[in-house]
Amino acid sequence: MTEKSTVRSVTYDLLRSLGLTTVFGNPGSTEQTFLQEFPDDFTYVLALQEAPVIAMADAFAQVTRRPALVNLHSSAGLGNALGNLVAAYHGNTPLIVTSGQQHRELVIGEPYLGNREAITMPKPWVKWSYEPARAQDVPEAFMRAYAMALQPPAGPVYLSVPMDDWKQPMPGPARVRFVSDRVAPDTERLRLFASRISASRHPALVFGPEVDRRGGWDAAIALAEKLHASVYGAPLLDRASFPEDHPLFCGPLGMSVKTISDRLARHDLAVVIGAEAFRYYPYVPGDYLPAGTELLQITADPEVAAAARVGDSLLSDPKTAIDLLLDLVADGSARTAPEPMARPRLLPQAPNSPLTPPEVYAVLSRVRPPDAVIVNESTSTMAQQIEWLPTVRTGSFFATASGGIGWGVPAAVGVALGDRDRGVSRPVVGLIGDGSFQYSVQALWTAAQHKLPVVYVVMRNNEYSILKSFAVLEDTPGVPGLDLPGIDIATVARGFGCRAVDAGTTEELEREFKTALSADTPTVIVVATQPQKAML
Ligand SMILES: Cc1ncc(C[n+]2csc(CCOP(=O)(O)OP(=O)(O)O)c2C)c(N)n1
Ligand SMILES: [Mg+2]
Repeated sequence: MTEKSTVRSVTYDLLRSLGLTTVFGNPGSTEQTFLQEFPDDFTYVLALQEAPVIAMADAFAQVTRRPALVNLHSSAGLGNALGNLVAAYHGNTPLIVTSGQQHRELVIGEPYLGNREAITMPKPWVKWSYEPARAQDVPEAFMRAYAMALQPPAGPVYLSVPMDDWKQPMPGPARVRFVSDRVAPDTERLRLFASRISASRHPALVFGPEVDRRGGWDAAIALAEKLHASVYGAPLLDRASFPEDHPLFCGPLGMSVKTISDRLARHDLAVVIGAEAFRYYPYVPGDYLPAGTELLQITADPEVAAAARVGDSLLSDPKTAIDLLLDLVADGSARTAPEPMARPRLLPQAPNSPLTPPEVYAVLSRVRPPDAVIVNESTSTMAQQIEWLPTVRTGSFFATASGGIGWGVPAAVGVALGDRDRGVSRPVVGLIGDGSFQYSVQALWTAAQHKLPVVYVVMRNNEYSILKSFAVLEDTPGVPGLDLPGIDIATVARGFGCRAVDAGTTEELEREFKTALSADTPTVIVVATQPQKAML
């Protein structure tokens, strides 16, 4: 190594070796010592606020199937990022989140822009949080962060690096290590699961987001077809893991104790693969499992397994487990095939004004290219989206894993950047509510700067519609703050450099969507819609 070898040069060499050459960030004074003389073979993706930084990196990591690197400004930047860090945690996204700490000389005196209790701040939404004890530990801390982020259950990790560390002399190179990202199941326990599945008369397969994330889409289809099992989407999916137009697909499972239990009552066995048991949302009391139904769960995440309210668990990479189960389970062709999901697809005789969400989705179902990705953050219309715009390909549906909104707009940007990085070209369609649109709206600027093929369809119902449905369910009338008058979304979008239009009719929507598909900038189509009563 030359005499100029420093913590900074050694770390950059390590990042290069690990393929971490894209940095998602928003810089401050405490990060400039890391970012100085930014190498030509690295890419810096600037977002104008830290909530979008994290969600972009999250989606980018999911699409490229590699960890992603994030650099935020001290405690203030980390604070802005925290909400979307919760989504990355629940979504098992391997993110290495870093921020600058004030100069070591100053830290004891609580300097301006210091990160007091830096290690505590991102908890519990990171798997590991660390500030190196010595400058010379910085590269190894990155190595350990990489291993921690990637090993199952994958997830975000955090490093706080004092700003003066980067220029410290350090002999290189760093020791590069590669680690495993899958765990195989205990074979005896898997055999037991296989025999219980084979013995079931009416098994239900519930596929969760881990399946698609781990590349298990085709394996999931093969298992369902071999078993002749009914397939349900796990509650509140952040990734779809099974073709939602498949004859064995019976729809989403539900999201309350009662709806899920009612759904499972027709099955003697539910096999939940790659999901919590269950991701509950509204509390509607019921049996956690109907009498006469048993539950098996397969997940790579010990916390998810431990937190299950019912059933027996097996720890394993979901794809590995499905691949092995395929050989172990008995052929189920004697079972009667389930009733496929009802898709009434009812539209009004005459078009409504404003349009209803089904009318919007009916248009999109005609003009959506088959390879388009959907990022959904239209909270009150999720059921209509599955009815009209089912996910039929792997890696083509994304939503927040935490329930926090403000993820979808930047995630669409991250998907498009990830596609570009891996040489794939497909349109990204962001279905976003007018409320959800506002939380990380600055992501539009990054989309425009990179000329990404993103089309946002924003449903402007002028309210937090889902919260009104929730108020009915919970019997909580008179909640303030649920109406959103006076937001000119198209003007906001143009201000960030996007094409933007208001569409009021199905013809306008169809025309604008087609135009957007061939535009060389991202487009925001704002559609005035009627509120949708959500099924909770
Ligand atoms: C960060 C964050 N803040 C607040 C909420 C609560 N919340 C859930 S849905 C919602 C409203 C969404 O409204 P909109 O995007 O317009 O969709 P609509 O329900 O109208 O279809 C709100 C405020 C949340 N989930 N996350
Ligand atoms: Mg709304």
